[in-house]
Amino acid sequence: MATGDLFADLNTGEREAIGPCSFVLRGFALPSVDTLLQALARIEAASPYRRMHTPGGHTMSVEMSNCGEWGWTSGATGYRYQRHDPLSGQPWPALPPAFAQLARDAAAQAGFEGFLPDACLINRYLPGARMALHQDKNEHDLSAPIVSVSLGMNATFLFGGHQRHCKAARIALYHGDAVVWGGEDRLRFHGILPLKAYPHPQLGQQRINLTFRKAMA
Ligand code: MD3
Ligand code: FE
Repeated sequence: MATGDLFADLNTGEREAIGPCSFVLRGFALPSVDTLLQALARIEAASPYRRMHTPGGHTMSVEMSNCGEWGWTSGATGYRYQRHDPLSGQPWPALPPAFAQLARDAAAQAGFEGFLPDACLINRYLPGARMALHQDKNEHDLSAPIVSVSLGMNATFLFGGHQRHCKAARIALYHGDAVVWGGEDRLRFHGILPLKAYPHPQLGQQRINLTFRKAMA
């Protein structure tokens, strides 16, 4: 794995470095999967997955929901964080304690102590869904890392550089993997290749990605 090797001096038994401040924690969420799925079912009942529109008028292929104090939304008026789910007019479902604990523990494993996310974007990919190369820069506190947890079908993560044209590394993400991005890697371009239809034994034909953020300073 070329990317990992470049930063191998940062590896431990628990983490694989994919950048100077980015780490894959293989299987980190596996012990919590059942708890996470139960909490997700309650979130989905209150704030169902939906396909949002880009400011340019396209419909995203990924379905999204949120939990936590702030939820990421996209629409004709742009990308932003909102306290309320525009579908229900209600606050987003609270961040389940198991989510907060997992995000905090994963961040600590990567050297970011005391991570307290105030937003969790939940991405659901069905076969063919993808996420084009982009930067996450709608958060006010860029000093905090982003933690992601992958559930269900495998995906190929694209990890680019600080400019769109930089060649992106391909990293396979599996059910239960956590990834932490921070520091100088926080604004790197990244994306997900179109999801292949290899059903997962527990989740079937879908991939769910939880991304924990600190949206407000
Ligand atoms: C890398 N989600 O929601 S993991 C996103 O798997 C997003 O659903 C992908 O990109 C997914 O914005 C990738 C999350 C992620 C988030 C922020 C990053 C990866 C990142 C910031 C810098 C580098
Ligand atoms: Fe992103």
